[in-house]
Amino acid sequence: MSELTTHSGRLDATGLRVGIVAARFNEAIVERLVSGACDTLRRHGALDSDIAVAWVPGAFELPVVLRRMADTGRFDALVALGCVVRGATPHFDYVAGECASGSMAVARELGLPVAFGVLTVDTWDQAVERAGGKAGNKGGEAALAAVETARVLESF
Ligand code: INI
Repeated sequence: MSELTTHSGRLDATGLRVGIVAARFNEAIVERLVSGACDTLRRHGALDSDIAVAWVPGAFELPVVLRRMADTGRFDALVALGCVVRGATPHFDYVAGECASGSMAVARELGLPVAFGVLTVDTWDQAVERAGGKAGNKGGEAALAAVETARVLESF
C-alpha cells in the first residue's frame, strides 16, 4: 500500500511578498491590526520592502483593492484588515457580508490566499480585545494564515 502525502504550510514568511489592505473606518482599532500583521510578518522573516499596505475608507471598499493588488501578480498573499461594529441598523450586515464575500471571491478567482482579518463585533470593547487586547491580535493571526496558505499552495 502506498503512503499518503501530506501538505502543510511552513510559517516562514522569508521572501514572501504580502499585500495588506486596511479599512480606515474605526482607525484606532485597524491601526493596531496593521501593526500586529506587520510585526508578525517581520518575526517570521518577511522584509519591510516586501510588505505593501493600502488604505481604503471602509470595509466595504476592501474587495476592490484586494482585487487590484491580486491582478498585479506581484503578491504571494493578501491580508484584509478592518473593523465593523454592529449598530442599530442593518448596515453592519451589508458591509460585513459584502466585505467577506468579496474578499473570498478574490481568493477563489485568482487562486491567491486572502486572509480575513476584519473584526465583526457587537461592541467597541470586543474590538479592543481582539486588536492586541486579551483576545490577541487578529491582524497578526490573519497574517500568519496568509503565510501558511501561501506556503501550502506553493507545495503543489
Ligand atoms: N465601515 C467599516 O469598516 N466599519 C464599520 O463599522 C462601518 N459602519 O459601521 O458603517 C463601515 N461603514 C462604511 C463602509 O465600509 C463604506 O466605507 C461606506 O458605506 C462607503 O461605501
